[in-house]
Amino acid sequence: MHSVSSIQENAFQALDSFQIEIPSWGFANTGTRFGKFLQPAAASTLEEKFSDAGMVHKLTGITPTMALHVLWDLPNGLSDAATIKTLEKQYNIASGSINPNLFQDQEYKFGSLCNPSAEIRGKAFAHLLDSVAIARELGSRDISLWMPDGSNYPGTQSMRRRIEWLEEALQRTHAALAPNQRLLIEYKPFEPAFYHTDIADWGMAAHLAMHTGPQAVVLVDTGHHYAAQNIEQIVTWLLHLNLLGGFHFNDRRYADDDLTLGSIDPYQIFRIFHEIHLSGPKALLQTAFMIDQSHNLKGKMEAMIQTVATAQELWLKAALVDREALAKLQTSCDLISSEELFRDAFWTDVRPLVREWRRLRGLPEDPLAALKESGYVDRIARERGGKLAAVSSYA
Ligand code: AOS
Ligand code: ZN
Ligand code: ZN
Ligand code: ZN
Repeated sequence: MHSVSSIQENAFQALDSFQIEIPSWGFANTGTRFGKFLQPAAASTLEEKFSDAGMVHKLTGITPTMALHVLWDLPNGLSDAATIKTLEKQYNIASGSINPNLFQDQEYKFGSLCNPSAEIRGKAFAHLLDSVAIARELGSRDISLWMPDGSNYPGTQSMRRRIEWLEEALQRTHAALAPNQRLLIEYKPFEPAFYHTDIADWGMAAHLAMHTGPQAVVLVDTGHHYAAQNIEQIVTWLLHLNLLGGFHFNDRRYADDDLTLGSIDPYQIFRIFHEIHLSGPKALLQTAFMIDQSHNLKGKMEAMIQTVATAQELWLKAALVDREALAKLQTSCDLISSEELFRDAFWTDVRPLVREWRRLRGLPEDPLAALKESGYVDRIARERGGKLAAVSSYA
C-alpha cells in the first residue's frame, strides 16, 4: 500500500509535467451554420486574445502557449510577427502551434492542396510555406495543418489524383521545415466535404506523415472520429509507430461538436491519457496537448478554464493507475481485478490533490471561482461592447 505522502508526491510530479495549449480562436465569436450568438466579452483583436489567454494562464498556471491561426491572427502574414512578439511579453503567453487556413478563401471551393487547378494548388502551397516561415520567426515548433479538402458527390473528383497532389505538396512543405520544426497532419472524416475528405482517418494521416518525412506526425482531434471508434487504440498505434504529434482536445455528442472536454465522455480522455502515461516521458515531450474549441453558447473564458481544469484532473486520474500491478493482472487475465484497478483510478476524486498542488504554487485553488471574483469577464464585456443580437444565416 502506498503512503499518503508518496501518493501526493507522485500526483504532484504528474501535475508538474502537464501543460496544455489554448487556441486563439477559442476566445473569439463563432457559431454554427444556423447562426452566431455574439458575446460581448468575446475577443475580436489579437491583443484581446492574448489578454484572455494570459488571464487563463494566470489562473491555471498550465497554459503558457496559444495556438495561432495564420489568416485570423496574422492577416498580414510575417509582418505581424513583431506585434505578436510584443504581445507575448506583455501578456506572458508564448506563440504556440501555427495553424494554416486552407478552408476560407473562395478559391478553395473545390479544394486547396488537392484542387484540380495547379494554380490554386500553388497558392495553397505558398500559404503553407508562409506558415512555416511564421512558425520559424515566432519560434514555434509545430505547424498544425487541418486540410479540409474533399468532395460532396461521387464521381465529381479523382480521389486518386488528389492523393498524388497532396503527397507532393506535403513533401515540399517538409523540405522547408527548420530542423526543430514539425508538420502535424490532422485528419477528419467529414465537414466541410460530405462525400469524401482527402485526409479522412488516422490511416491516411499516418501514411502521409511517413511518406512526407521524419518531421511529419499525426494530430488527433478527439472530435474527428466516427461514433464507435476506439480513439485510445488509434493513439496506441500512433505511439507504437512514433507518429503521434499531438491532440486537439474537445468533446462531442454527435460529431465535431467542439464541446467542453470531458462534458460527454471523460472516461475516454482518461483512457487516452493512460496510453500516454504508459509510454513514458519521451512520449510526453513529443505530444502536443492542445485544445480546439470555440463555444457558441458558453462564455469563452469560463469554457476555456473548464476545459483546462478538466484536462488536468483527467491527466492526474490516469497517472494514478498502478501500471505495474495492472500489467500483472492483464497477464493473468484477471478481468475483474484489472478492470476494477483501472476504474478505481478514474473514479478517484483528485480535486483535493489538484487544489493542494495549486495552493503550493501560489495559484487560485479554484480557477473558475477566481475568474468570477476577478471581475475580468464583466470588465472585458464592458470594454469590448459587442452585439447581443443573434445573427442567423437565414436572415
Ligand atoms: C476543424 O474541424 C479542425 O478541428 C481544425 O483543427 C480547427 O477547427 C481549427 O480551425 C484549427 O485549424
Ligand atoms: Zn436539418
Ligand atoms: Zn482540430
Ligand atoms: Zn474539428
